[in-house]
Amino acid sequence: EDGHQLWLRKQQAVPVKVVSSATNSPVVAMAKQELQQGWRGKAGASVSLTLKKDKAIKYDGFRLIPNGVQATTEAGLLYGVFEMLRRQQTGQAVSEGLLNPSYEHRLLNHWDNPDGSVERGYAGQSIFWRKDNALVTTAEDKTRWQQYARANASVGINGAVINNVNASQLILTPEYLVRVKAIADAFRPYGVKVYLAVKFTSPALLGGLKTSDPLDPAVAAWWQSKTKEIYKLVPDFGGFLVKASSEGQPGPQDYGRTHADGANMLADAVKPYGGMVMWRAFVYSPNDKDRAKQAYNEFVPLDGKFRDNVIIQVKNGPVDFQPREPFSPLFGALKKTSVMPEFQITQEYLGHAIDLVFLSTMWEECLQSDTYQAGTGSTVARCTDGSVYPQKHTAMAGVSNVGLDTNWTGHDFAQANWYAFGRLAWNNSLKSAQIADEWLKLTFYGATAPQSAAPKYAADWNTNFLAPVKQMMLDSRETAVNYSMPLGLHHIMSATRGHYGPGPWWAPPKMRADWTPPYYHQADSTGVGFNRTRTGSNAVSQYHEPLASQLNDPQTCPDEYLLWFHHLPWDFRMKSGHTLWEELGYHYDKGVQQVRQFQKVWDKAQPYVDAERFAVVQYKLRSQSGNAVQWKDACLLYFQQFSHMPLPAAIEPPASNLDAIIANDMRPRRQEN
Ligand code: BDP
Repeated sequence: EDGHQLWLRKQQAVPVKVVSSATNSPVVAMAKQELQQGWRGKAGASVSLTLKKDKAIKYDGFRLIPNGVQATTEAGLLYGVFEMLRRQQTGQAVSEGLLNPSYEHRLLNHWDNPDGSVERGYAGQSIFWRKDNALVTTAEDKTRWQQYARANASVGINGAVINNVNASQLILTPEYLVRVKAIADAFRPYGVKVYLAVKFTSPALLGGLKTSDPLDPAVAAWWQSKTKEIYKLVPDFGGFLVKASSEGQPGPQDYGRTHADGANMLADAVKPYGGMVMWRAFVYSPNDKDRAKQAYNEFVPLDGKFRDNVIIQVKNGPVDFQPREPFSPLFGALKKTSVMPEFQITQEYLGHAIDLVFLSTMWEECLQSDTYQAGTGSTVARCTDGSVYPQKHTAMAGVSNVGLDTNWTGHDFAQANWYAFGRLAWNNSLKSAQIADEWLKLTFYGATAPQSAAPKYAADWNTNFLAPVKQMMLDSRETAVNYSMPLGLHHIMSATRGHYGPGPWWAPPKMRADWTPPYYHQADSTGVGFNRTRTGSNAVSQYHEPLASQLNDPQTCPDEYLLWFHHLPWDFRMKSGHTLWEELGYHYDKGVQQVRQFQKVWDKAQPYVDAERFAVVQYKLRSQSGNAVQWKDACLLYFQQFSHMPLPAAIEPPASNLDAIIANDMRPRRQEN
């Protein structure tokens, strides 16, 4: 067990007969093959795969019927088969029913560069691109792309943007497009479409045009002809993802144009082929007093100005994938424009591939947050899946954590985040407990005993492995929040160690303020936190009532978001009765204790886990517990300079002093990815 099989480990299948009314296309062939390799129902059963008209089936959804699957698309048949097999393998009933996806497009975004490096990647080099621009497609490449596409299909992911949003123009050159085609060919039998992230100035950089102004007809013509070239190679190409006028990337604003001008020009180019443009709302400039407000301010005035094949891609929170953020107010603001959530699967701010953090609970929290856009119950999920306002297209994106590592994701448990993303994109009301349950069963059951083992094994496994390890997963995100950024603190991570570990002090002279932690925590002798209330930046006003008023008042603002919205005195009385300073101390300390508890849970899991995966996870948990201690000590000692208050006696005293911690953080080191 080296983790390469993911949640698709080989099954002791029994024979099955597949009857299909569908033509034997590559997708249907895959569906049959999966059944034959994984069937664990009645031996010799006959299973039918039927393509037929059915108005109740949405997108590539399907119906489970007695001994078969019905769908309106071939991909629907494949998803139906994976659903049947998942139920068999996790001991659920394969009952009849209609299963429609929440979103039409369920996409991974890979931040992979043409030189093979992966921005914020912690699982090795890119699976798509290689150093030295080696563009020859090997048999090994193809196999890996197929395995990757199969894993995606098994959880319903049907698209992948295969290059970084900080896009190189190279990707649109003929040499690279040949490889894009090879990747698309490998994905196609699994129903996974290829998309590309594009650099807005490609017309000037590649086409030799004087400008990339979206309203210049020559620029539009360049994109049209480039798009035609792409569709010739990849007839089912999905479309473009664009990061423009953001973090130094070029965009329409360089030419005095709006995001709508830029997005619409590209949307027109892909429209004839049925393509889409995903335009990111991750925009902020150093001039604004509150970064958290900017995406809303820029995009709300443009509502209704976008073509219907444009979707605005919005990160879950208004700043940047922090361990906890309130939902982005944009989800509840746009009415005439399609909007999609972007989650980060790769653990940039949540412990890279070292810390065990199950992100499903974080995404569930965002999806189930009520925006009140059209009254109570207007959750982020419903504002993005077309339930609140009709959307021409619906989608969800996750920034991938996949790389060349044998186990794909660096940490064995990070596979669960890839799995969870797919499951939630398919069904945005799934519960994290169910997702963790499925993933654990598929990934670990029988790892140290034959799967046909006696019922005794199953019972022991459930009690001694499944229950405690599942609880650990479900607690892990709150644990990470506790030991890193509790009570609404955010963006106080180390800048020198690639966003791993604490760095609340980091603020070199001349550095853009909104890239430094003090901008976000605002700690001083009067207190800590960012005042986003009506007396501060007034970011609260971007939320609907009754939420805006609830957040605006420190007495009603949930503790989780307190310092996100409020700058409060150190002796502020919390709901618990503690002072803010004590509460901060207790949260950091609790985070440390929780990781140590995880270590114990895992130690006890040893009889049920193969030696290799057991040892690596054990080792990583040890590092994580050191990381948690560092966070606790660094942040409490740093903030204590302002609070001038003693640490609560009940918490573990710091193991080091602030000067030593800062010196270690600032120690020159090789730039980590
Ligand atoms: C930030 C990352 C940066 C990305 C950026 C983005 O640090 O590497 O380019 O997000 O999403 O979180 O564009």
